[in-house]
Amino acid sequence: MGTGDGKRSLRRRITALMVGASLLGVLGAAVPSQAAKVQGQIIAGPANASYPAYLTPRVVITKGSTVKFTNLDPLQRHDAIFTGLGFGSSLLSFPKSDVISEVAFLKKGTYRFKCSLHILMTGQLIIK
Ligand SMILES: [Cu+2]
Repeated sequence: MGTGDGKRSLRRRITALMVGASLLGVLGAAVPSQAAKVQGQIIAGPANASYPAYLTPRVVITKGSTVKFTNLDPLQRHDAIFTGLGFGSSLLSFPKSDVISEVAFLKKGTYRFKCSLHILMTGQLIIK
């Protein structure tokens, strides 16, 4: 065992560290939604006796953030679906929550969401 072996194993260790660091970079880029901050809250509730509604019909977040949907209506299930975008929360019973991570990929603008069970339940997500 000379100094050559020591240098070679050090080089191997450095290479392993570099591979590890680049793998972390790749994984980080593949799942930005997990790192995105939950900033907005969409809340469904029994707004009045006749029909359920979103207690937060207008939700504002900054670009790159996500929203959390919570059903606070003890009587019925609700969801928050982004019409035309093909994603939304799950259909939830009281008092469950679901993070809608896909909104982190949206551009600035106004996006409508609605409940798939109640046609009059609508809201807007504004991304600034
Ligand atoms: Cu509903």
